Amino acid sequence: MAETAVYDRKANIDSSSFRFQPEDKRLILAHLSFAFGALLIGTIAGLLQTLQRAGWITLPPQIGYYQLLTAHGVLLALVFTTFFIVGYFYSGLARTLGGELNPRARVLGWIGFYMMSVGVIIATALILVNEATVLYTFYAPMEASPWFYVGAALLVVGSWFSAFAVFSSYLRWRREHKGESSPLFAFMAVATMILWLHATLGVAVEVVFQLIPWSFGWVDRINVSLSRTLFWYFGHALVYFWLLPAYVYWYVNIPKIVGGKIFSNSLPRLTFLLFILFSIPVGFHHQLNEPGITSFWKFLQVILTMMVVVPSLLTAFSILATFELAGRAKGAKGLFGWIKKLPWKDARFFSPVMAMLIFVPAGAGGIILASYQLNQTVHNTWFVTGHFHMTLASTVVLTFFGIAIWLIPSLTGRKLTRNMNRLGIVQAILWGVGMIFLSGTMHIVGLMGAPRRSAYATYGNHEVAMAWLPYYDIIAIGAVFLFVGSLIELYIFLHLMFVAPKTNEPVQYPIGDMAETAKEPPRILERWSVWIGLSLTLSIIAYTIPFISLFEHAPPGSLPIRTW
Ligand code: HAS
Ligand code: CU
Repeated sequence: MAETAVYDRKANIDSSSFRFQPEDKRLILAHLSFAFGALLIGTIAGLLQTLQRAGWITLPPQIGYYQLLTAHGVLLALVFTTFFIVGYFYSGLARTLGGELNPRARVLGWIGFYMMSVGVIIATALILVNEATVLYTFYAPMEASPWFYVGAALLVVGSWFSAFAVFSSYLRWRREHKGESSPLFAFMAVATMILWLHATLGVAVEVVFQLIPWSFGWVDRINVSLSRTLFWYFGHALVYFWLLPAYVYWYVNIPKIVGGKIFSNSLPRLTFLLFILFSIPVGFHHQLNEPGITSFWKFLQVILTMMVVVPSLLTAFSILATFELAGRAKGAKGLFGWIKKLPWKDARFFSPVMAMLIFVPAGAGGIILASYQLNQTVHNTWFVTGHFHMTLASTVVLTFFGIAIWLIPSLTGRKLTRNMNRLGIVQAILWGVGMIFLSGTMHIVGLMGAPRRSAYATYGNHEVAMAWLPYYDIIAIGAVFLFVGSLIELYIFLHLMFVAPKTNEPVQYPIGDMAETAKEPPRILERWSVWIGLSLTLSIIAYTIPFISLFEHAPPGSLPIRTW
């Protein structure tokens, strides 16, 4: 059957048509392909581990449950996301900063790509040969092969080069456009990378000064509390490193797709700056039940966590307003008539809207987790796993799928056909349904006390544990949906890479236009030194005394243990 293109009637050749330079295309496609490769392995591990935990299958003795869990977490949470984000950022920078990346950014971009890839290959190989079954948080005193930590260090340092590539293209633009405020996409990419650089300081110190010397045997013991605290200095901000690129898409690209305008040029910038300030000094909300940190400092970070909710609430308001204004501009009547005017049959819109809808209960779950006392009831249960499958694996990932479906054709010069668009919508529905089964049930069984990070066990047929079992079945059903969803997504990826019909016309790269009423953003929003300074200050306030006491009251430290 001859496939007709969805967008080539007029939208395809409007002001947002764009052609990438071949050098940029290669760089971006390298990142996206690596990301989708990680998706393939990570998703197989995800399916197998859920089936094993439900007692549906028994893994062969060569493959361990925790080994799969490590592969799943590392490849999806750390690798798929990072490579996708970097590729997407390069594309938007090329699109909004004069049509191409500058040569220096390309060099930095390739250095970053190779460092990260080598790091990932080393780390993955060690997980696959069962020398690094330490889960994606690699908590000490569980000790992996030292080369696993070297791989992790390469991934982190490589990503710094990616950040430098982003800064380099941005700085070139600013030099050439003195006194102007930067395009919104570029501003947001820079803000995200500043957040990333600050956050990764924590994990870099942990890996380089604690884990590597200890795992090579240069020192015997490790200060476990300190290492976890350094990890969470990074670990919470990591979740915003995943989320902010999704917000970039919602704020900058989607207005074009819904036929609306970006109604403010300042509010989205303020949102991102709030994330720079409040993402880091909040890591203790992952350690509320850990000894060694006094409750005053935990409570302070709980308050700061509630602050970091504010920019997400601002985002909810702004995105809804954008949708409503777009719908009304198309003649919608009544209180909710605008909802019907939205492009529900467009996968570029449908996937991220599914992502947004899931984020409403997901965010509420986050606020529950962050509430100091409530955390005790659900910490280390499947509630937490449910929370991050709704936030990361739904909100972020579905948004990324919504990006991939137009970004890949715009890079490969192929058409997003009607059939692929439809498949994209089917994919998002499967994902949404799968997540209700999987994450929804994880929340419920977590409230009943089912622990996270635990293989199949009936705990001697104890009645409490037996009551969890039916829920495990529902979770496994959800996992099957998600596995099929991943396979469809991989099929879409391969089709748009190699099979979809070629087109000579430039393909649309949607970038929303600013509303005429949007005012020039105040200069202060782009004085980065102010925001970086404030961010460091807040972290110093929230962390200095706890770090000192972790040093002062440190026990002799732990010898390595191998639990697998
Ligand atoms: Fe979280 C644990 C608290 C957000 C990821 N989180 C985790 C872990 C991960 C993770 C991976 O305080 C597990 C780590 C581990 O392995 O141990 N989280 C929060 C809070 C937020 C939050 C307060 N988390 C995220 C995001 C993640 C993520 C985002 C990934 C991307 N989280 C916690 C806490 C823990 C935790 C505790 C530790 C638990 C423990 O005990 O170990 C907030 O940022 C959430 C704010 C979000 C909202 C939602 C706003 C809604 C929006 C959608 C608008 C909808 C529209 C739709 C526009 C308030 C923006 C309209 C459409 C129409 C057409 C009608
Ligand atoms: Cu957190």
